[in-house]
Amino acid sequence: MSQKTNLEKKNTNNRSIDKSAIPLLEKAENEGIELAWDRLEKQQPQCGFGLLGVCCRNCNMGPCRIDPFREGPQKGVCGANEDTIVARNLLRMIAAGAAAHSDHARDVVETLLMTARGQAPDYELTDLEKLKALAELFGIEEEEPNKMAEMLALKVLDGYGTREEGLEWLKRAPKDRIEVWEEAGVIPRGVDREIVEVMHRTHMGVDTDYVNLILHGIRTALSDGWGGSMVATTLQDVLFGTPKPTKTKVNLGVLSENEVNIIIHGHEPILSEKILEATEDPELIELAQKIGAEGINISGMCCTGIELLMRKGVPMAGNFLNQELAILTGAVEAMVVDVQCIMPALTDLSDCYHTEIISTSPKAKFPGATHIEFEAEKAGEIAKKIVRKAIENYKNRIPAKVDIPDSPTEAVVGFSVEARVAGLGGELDPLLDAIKSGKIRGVAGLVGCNNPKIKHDYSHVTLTKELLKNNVLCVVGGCNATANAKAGLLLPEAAEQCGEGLKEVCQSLGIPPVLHMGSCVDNTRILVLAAEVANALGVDISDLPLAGAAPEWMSEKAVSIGTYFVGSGILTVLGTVPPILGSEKVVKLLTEDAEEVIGGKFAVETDPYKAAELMLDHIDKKREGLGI
Ligand code: BF8
Ligand code: SF4
Repeated sequence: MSQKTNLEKKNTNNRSIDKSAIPLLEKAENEGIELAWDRLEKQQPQCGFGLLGVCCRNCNMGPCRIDPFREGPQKGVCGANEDTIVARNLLRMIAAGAAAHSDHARDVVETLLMTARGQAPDYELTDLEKLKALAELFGIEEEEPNKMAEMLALKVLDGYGTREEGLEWLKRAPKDRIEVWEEAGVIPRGVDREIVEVMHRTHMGVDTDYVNLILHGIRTALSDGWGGSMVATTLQDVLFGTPKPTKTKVNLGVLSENEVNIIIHGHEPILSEKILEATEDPELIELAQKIGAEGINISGMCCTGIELLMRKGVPMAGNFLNQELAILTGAVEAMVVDVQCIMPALTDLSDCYHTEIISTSPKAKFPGATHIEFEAEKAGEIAKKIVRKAIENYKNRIPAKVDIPDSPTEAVVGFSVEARVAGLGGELDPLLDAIKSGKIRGVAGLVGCNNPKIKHDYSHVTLTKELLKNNVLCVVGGCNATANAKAGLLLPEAAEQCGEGLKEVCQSLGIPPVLHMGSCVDNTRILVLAAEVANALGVDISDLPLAGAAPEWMSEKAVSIGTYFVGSGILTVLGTVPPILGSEKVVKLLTEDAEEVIGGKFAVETDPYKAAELMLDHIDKKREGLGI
């Protein structure tokens, strides 16, 4: 086994607070299996220039780097200083994140278009009410659903491109917000256009002004939040249904000892919805039984898992740092992956176990994986082929190598904006009243990844608990939501851990104090909820007692999300340090001056207790501003 590490015995308890992860971390250590935590150790010390963001490779006169101690070079060969280099690097991160969300969304629009035209017979229009509302938003006058969906898809696709004017989705934003964006010159146009413009402006010898660069970064992120990601969320709802509250189970204990285990991992529900259907196919269940399994067990990892969790209650095996550990259970017949957050390490790791990694997207192939390419036209047939492959692999499972952790945790999920409002009795008033009376002090949007630089799930869960104690209602998404679910905070019983006011509200409504809003593209549900609350109060989003945090973020998508939160007027606290510290001016702009211009700003705080304090201070300031 080439995985053997040369590291001394490590305290695996320092690596995660997830009770289902700890025994598997120990197993990895005993078997000499290398995981992300070990690879992070081997990377130490990480490059100081990279950490500060002062390294530039944007042309072949370089690479250039700025000496932060002022003893070496202060300019690249072209003359770019640290402000330009840091800002340009940050913009490219935003662009990559926005691209990932929006390109995922493009596949959804194209599937909607094919569905409407009868070219993707395995899909249907599920949420017609939402379809109608969207048609209205886009000014489509058509009654027949398929025609309506076709026109909508074409209009949305058109919105990706080179248009000059703002996106239709902006009609959802408060009037004051639009004015702020106009004033700052950041009204987002099509997301493709903004991303291309990032690449243009950050090319050697184009935009040198860090302020001008950052403003375009904000515009690009807004075109993701109020464009690309919003497209993914809403059109996925049209195709697969808008989530409603449902009870399910989470953590690696959801794997089954006696069934064929399939984990779907990645981000796109277009495929995973069909895999779910295939696992329910009587013929395939019979096949699984014929080879000695009791049935087929599907569970999720990362955001594609969340998509199925939210809409179908499919159990969730884990978040980002659980992916390698899932294979270590020795009980996973197939891990089916599409795009994003799939560690390249998985294929090497699967050599040590029997798990088959099945890649499905033409955009994401992995040497060593089995590639079964997904096509919307033949979705059902391809999904069945994948499930059959998993079943056939059951015979290769080695019972002596199987270690499934005990006792999954229960969670109530599925709080789309519509479901949240329905849970509040069909209108926003109970929420507004609870905020006005102070029973709910404010709302926190908690999102983002895992990062081995931080004890797995620790910052997510610690921050949430601190906020709950202080009567802050938490709406959560992505890997943050999974962390909180594993910690048992997505249950109505978690109200016991809240301050008196929030406890009373949750108990009277029968809802958990931490509301799962969905995958990372679904973070736009926070924007929609914030906009609805702001509109109801006749104020801007930046006036609300609302703060965001990404306590364990690692991905470029999280940078785009954080930036569109800030660009929408929300204080956003980052729990891992972004690579911008090499420019004092960029830091000052993002953490101080941005508030004047755009109403929101970033804060960086690695200690979740201090992060909670920052958010509470902000919430109190906003309450004061509203006079409540
Ligand atoms: O989009 S939170 S690790 S899984 S990037 Fe990835 Fe981060 Fe998880 Fe989903 Ni989001
Ligand atoms: Fe160096 Fe300027 Fe080229 Fe960047 S763009 S690599 S700073 S010369």
